[in-house]
Amino acid sequence: MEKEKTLAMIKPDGFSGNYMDKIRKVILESGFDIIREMMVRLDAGKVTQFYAEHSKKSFFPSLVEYMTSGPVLIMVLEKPNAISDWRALIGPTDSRKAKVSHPNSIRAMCGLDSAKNCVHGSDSPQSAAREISFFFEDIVPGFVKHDEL
Ligand code: DGI
Repeated sequence: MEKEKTLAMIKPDGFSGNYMDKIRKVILESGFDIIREMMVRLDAGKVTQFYAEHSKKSFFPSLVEYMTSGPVLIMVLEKPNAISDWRALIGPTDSRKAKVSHPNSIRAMCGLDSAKNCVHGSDSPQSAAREISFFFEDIVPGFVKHDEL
């Protein structure tokens, strides 16, 4: 099966709560390769661009505040079916629901609610392509195998 890439992010609460090692362990044990990673501190402009689809929502100002509150770890994960497998592993957006319906998910482990949910994952091939090239300009998004780059 063809390998696929997705964008994962450990958000500021995952970072400050020292969940990095646990999350990395789950990622590797679940068969993903971490092909790139970088730690950054996002500014409001970058968050606004990244979450442009939510810019009119009432929660947007708090989303920007949260995402700029500390460093984040951004990773490109690769494996067959990476996009939907990573979404399944992180669990539902609302971490309170995740604790009930997906107790083994990453958001159940380290998230708080639907705002502070600890991790991000691309939700479709289109958003994976956009989000990977947003942070890693040199990666040709989509369906190019890592060892062909
Ligand atoms: O793709 P997801 O992160 O699972 O969810 P999404 O694309 O619907 O929302 C993106 C982020 O926006 C989410 O991870 C946290 C924030 N968000 C979503 N819904 C709410 C929210 N923040 C607040 N404060 N309230 C919400 O209802």
